[in-house]
Formats: sequence, structure tokens, C-alpha cells
Amino acid sequence: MAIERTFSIIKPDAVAKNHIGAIYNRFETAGLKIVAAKMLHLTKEQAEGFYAEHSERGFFGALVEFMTSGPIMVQVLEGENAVLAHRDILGATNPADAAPGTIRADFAESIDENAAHGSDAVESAAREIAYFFSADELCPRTR
Ligand code: RTP
Ligand code: MG
Repeated sequence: MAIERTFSIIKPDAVAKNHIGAIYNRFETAGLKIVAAKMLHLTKEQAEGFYAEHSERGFFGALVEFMTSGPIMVQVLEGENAVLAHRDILGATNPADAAPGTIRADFAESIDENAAHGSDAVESAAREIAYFFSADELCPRTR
């Protein structure tokens, strides 16, 4: 199986509710290793750039407002099939549809405030990692 990297955001709602540690625990229990991490409070421009693919959608303004409403944690996760493994433990975009035991089922309130983000493909992961981290901020695991 391929060792991949994926990009994660713990969104403002989950940070505000003190769920950072609980969500990190889900990553590590699933075998995903944190190889970079930091806390940020996004500017409007950073949030718009990150979610540019959704700029024509009706929810874009609310999404940007939410993502700039408080601090977030950004992480790079490394592991076997990391992109899909991470999406699996995140659960569906709408927490009402998320499988029991997933991060969004357990920590999210609504589709608008859904606790966490995960890259949807290896290509978007590479782009999203580069959006927030320089190469020298990544610490690949050797053991
Ligand atoms: P994310 O990018 O945050 O990991 O979420 P996702 O892939 O599961 O969903 P995506 O389609 O990329 O949507 C990005 C975020 O926009 C909000 N959204 N709201 N009201 C709506 O119909 C709607 N659809 C999407 C969600 O907060 C979603 O996480
Ligand atoms: Mg997405």
C-alpha cells in the first residue's frame, strides 16, 4: 500500500469546543501520523483562496465567514492510503449523514459547521499542504 500525505483542518467550531486533542486521538488511533501542525486564524483572503473551487456556490460566503470566525488547527497527516483513510474517519460532509463513530458524527453540529476538513485526493492534498506549509515545516517519520 502507498504511503501518502493528506491535509487536515480542525475547524473553528471544534477548536472552540476544545476538541483538538480528541480529534488528534482519532488520527493517531487510525494509524495516521502528524508530520506538521500549527494554529492559525485565517484572513478572509486565505479562506477564499483555500476554498476557491467553491467560489460560485451559494454557501461560499457563509463558508468563508465561518472559517475566519476563530482559530483553526492545520495538520499534515502521513500513513498508508492517508487520503482515503482520513476521509473515512471524518465521515460525510453533513454530520446528519455521517456514520456513527466518525469525527463529524461525534463533534459536528451541521453541514455549515462540520468540525474538520480532509483533502479529497492526493493531488488536492499536495496543493493544500503547499498552501499552508513550506517544505522545511514537514517532519517525515523515520520510525
Ligand atoms: P471539506 O472540504 O471541508 O473537507 O468538506 P467536504 O470535502 O466534505 O465538502 P465540500 O463539498 O468540499 O464542501 C466544503 C465545505 O463547504 C460546506 N458546504 N456547505 N450548505 C451546503 O450545501 C454545503 N455544502 C458544502 C461544508 O462545510 C463543507 O465542509
Ligand atoms: Mg472538500
